[in-house]
Amino acid sequence: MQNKDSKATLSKEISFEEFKNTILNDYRIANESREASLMGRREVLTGKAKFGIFGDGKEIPQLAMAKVFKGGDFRSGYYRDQTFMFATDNLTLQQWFSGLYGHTDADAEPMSAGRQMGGHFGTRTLNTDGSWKNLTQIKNSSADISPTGGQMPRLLGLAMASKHYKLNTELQSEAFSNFSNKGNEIAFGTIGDASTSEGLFWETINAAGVMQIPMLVSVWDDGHGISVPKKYQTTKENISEILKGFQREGDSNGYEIFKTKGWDYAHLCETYEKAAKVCREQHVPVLVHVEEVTQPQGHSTSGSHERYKSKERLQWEVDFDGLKKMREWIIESAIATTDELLVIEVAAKKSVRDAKSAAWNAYLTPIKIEVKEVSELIDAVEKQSEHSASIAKIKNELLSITEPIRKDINVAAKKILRITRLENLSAKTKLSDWISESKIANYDRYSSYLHSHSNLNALGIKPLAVEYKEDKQVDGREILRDNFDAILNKYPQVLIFGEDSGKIGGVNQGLEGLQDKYGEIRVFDTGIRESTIIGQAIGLAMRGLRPIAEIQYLDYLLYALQIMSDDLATVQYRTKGAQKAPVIIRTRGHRLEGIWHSGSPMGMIINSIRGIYVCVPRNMTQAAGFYNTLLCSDEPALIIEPLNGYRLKEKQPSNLGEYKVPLGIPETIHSGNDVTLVTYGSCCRIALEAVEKLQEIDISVEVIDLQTLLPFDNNATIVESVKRTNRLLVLDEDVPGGASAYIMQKILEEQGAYKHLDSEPKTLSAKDHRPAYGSDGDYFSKPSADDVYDAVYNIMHEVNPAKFPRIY
Ligand SMILES: Cc1ncc(C[n+]2csc(CCOP(=O)(O)OP(=O)(O)O)c2C)c(N)n1
Repeated sequence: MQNKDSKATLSKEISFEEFKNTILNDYRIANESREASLMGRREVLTGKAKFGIFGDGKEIPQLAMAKVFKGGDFRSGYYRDQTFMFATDNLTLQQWFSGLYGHTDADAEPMSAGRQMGGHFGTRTLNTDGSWKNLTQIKNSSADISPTGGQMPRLLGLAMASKHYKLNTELQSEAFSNFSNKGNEIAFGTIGDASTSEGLFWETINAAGVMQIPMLVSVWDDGHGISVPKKYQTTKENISEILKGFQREGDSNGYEIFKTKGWDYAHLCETYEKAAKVCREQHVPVLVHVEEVTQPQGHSTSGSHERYKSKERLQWEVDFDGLKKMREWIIESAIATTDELLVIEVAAKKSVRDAKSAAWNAYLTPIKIEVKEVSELIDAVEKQSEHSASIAKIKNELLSITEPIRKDINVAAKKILRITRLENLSAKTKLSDWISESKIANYDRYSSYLHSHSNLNALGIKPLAVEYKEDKQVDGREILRDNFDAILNKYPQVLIFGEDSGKIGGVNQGLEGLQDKYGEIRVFDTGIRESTIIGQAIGLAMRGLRPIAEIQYLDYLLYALQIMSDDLATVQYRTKGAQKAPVIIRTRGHRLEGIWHSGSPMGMIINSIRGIYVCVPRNMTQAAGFYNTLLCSDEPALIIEPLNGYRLKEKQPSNLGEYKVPLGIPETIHSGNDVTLVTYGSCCRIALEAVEKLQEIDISVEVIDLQTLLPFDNNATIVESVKRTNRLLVLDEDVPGGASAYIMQKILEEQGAYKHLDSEPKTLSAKDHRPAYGSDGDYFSKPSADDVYDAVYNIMHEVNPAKFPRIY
C-alpha cells in the first residue's frame, strides 16, 4: 500500500518466506507490546502496580529502529521504548511486568531491580563482579532516567566514544576489543517531541553537529507533552522544520535530517536503513523526526487524555493507530491473511497474560513466604505472652493482607516486640533476629550499590606515598601538568577535555603543551556547555574510556549539577550495579574574586551528588594524588583544585602519575592541644596562618585537613583529636549551615564527639551571600585568618576569661 518497494527494502536477497517471517515476527512483537501496555494499565488501576507509563502508539517506529541496531551500539532513550527493548531481545514480557511491579530481584527485573519505575530501560554492561562484559556483543541500552531530556547529554558521549575508538589507534588493540569495533557503533537517542523544548536537547544537538559523531536521534512526535500541545512547545510546531539550519550542506558539518510517519511501517524501515547507513559509515549525526505518532491510552496511568485531546484528534489516533495500519499493509501487500494475523493477535494476548501472571507470582511468592515465616515466629511469642489477644490480632491482620509488602511484615513484627517489651520471653529472640536479618536483606534491596562493589572500589585502592628526589620548588600548576602528562602516557584510554583545555592548555595552564604532545583526540577544547561536558564524559565512561572532564570554575558546575545528580551519581545505584561510569570531573574553586569566581557551594554539591566522591585537596600535590587514585578505581569523582594555588610553590614530587592519595583519610597538618580545627581546601592555608599567630599567645590548635568530603573520615580519626582537645571548630567557606552542618553532623553524631566536648562546638563559615568583587569582598564575606583567630580565641575566652580577656 504505502510502498510497493517495501519488500525489496526489507527483504534484500531473502526469500519471501523469510521476508514474511520477519514481518510477522515484528507484528507479533508489536501486538505483545500493545497488549502489555493495555494489561499494564489495568494492573495499575486495580492496584497491583503503582504507576504505569507505556509505549503504546510508539511500537512501529521502534521495530524499525531495532532492525538497524547492531551489537556494540548504544541506546539512550526514555520510557516509551519497550517495543524496541522487546525487539532487540533485551527484555522479556515477564521482565517488563516485573518492572511494573517493582520487583527487587535483579534476575526477575534486570533493568533496575525495582529501583526505577517500570519503563526505565537498561541492559547489563557489567558482570556481577563489576567487570566489563564484551559490549560489542550486546545491543546496549544505557540506563534511563526520568527527567525528560536528561538522556541527551549522555547520548553525546556514547556517540563520541565511537569517534574516539576510530581515531585513537592505541585503542585498537586486543585490550580494548570488548568496547568497540574500530568505532563502528551508533549511539541511538530517543526523545518525545515535547521534551525537545529542554535546553539539554539543544545543547546536545549543537555539540554533536560540531563534533560530527555517529548519533542518531529519533523524535517520537505525538503532538503533546502530557496535556500541553506542540503549539506551546515548539516554534512552528515542527522540530525538524526548525532544525533545518543544522542540515549539512556541501562541505559543512551538520546533520542529515529525515522525516517519516509513526504508522508507516515500510517507510519507517526504509528511513532507518538510510539513516543508520549514513550515521554509521560517515559518522554524521542524524535526526529522524517521526511524526503522526499516537498515544492510545494517554500519557500515563495518572490521568486520561480525553481531558485535553479533541474528539477529532482522538478519532484520528484510532484511525492512524500503528498496529491497525501495519495490519492493513500486511494484508494489502498480500504478505499474510487476516486469519494468520488473528492467530498472532490471539497468541499475543495469551503470552502477555501468562507473562503477567508469572511475573506477579514471582514477585509475590517470596513475600508471602516471609509472611508465613514471621507469622510462625509470632505464634511462638503469642503462646508465651500475656498479650496473646493483641498479638493474635496483629498477626491476623498481617495474614489477611492479600498482597502484602515487606513493610507490612516489619510493622507487625515491631508492633509485637513493642507490646511485649516488658516480658522476658524466649520466643522473642527469633522474632528480633528476623528483624535484624530483614534489615540486611532490605539494605541490599534498597540501599546497596551507591558505590561500586567491585574490587576497583575507590576506597580499596592502595595508597602510595609521594616521593621527592630533590628539594625543588615549582608552581602548583606544574605539578598538575606533569602529573597529567604521566597519566596520559600511562593510560591510552584517558582523554581530557573542557573549555580552553586543549589549545591553550587550560585557563591555569595545568594542561600546558599536552595537546601538542598527545594530539587533539586526547586533550581538547569543548564549547561552553557544562551539562553536555558531563554528559559527554558519562557516555564515554560507559563505553570503557576514562574521561577527565573539566568544568572551568566551580561556580559553573551548577549548569552541570543536574546531570551529575540525576545521571552520573545514580548510575550504579539505579542499575543495582549493572552499569558504571567512572568519570573524573576536574574543576577549581573556592576563593578568588567576585560573585562567580569564588563560590564554594559545597553543601549543595555534596548533598546532591551522593554516589560521586568529592575531593577537596588543599594543594596541587594532593590533587594530583587523587587523580592517580581515581584512575585505578572504577568510580566517579569530583576533584576541586584550590583556585588560588596554581602559582603557589610546592615541592616537586618525583613519582608523578604513581603516588596515590587515599580517599576518606584526613591529614593532621598542624598538631595542637587546645582546639581541634577541621577544615579543607583553600581554608587550610588560612587556618595555618591564624594558628601560627595563636601559638604566640599560647593557644595550641590542631588543624585537620579533611581532604575529601565524600567519603568523610572513614576511620573516624577526628574524634580522636577531640578526645584530647575537648573543643571543636569547623571552618568552611560555604554559607552558614552548608557543608559545615554536614561536617558537624558527621563528627558529633556519627563519630560521637559530643561526649568529649568541654566547650560549645562552633562553625565558622562565609556570609549568606557570595563575595563581592570589591577588593575587600573576600575579607568581609569569607572567613579570613582574622576570623579564625577570633573564633578560636573566643572559645578559649570562655574557658579561661582571665587568661584570654575579650579583645574587641
Ligand atoms: C525535567 C522533567 N520535567 C517534567 C517531567 C514530567 N513529565 C514526564 S513526561 C512529560 C511529557 C513528555 O512529553 P514528550 O517528551 O512529548 O514525551 P511523550 O510522553 O509524549 O512520549 C513530562 C512533562 C519530567 N519527567 N522531567
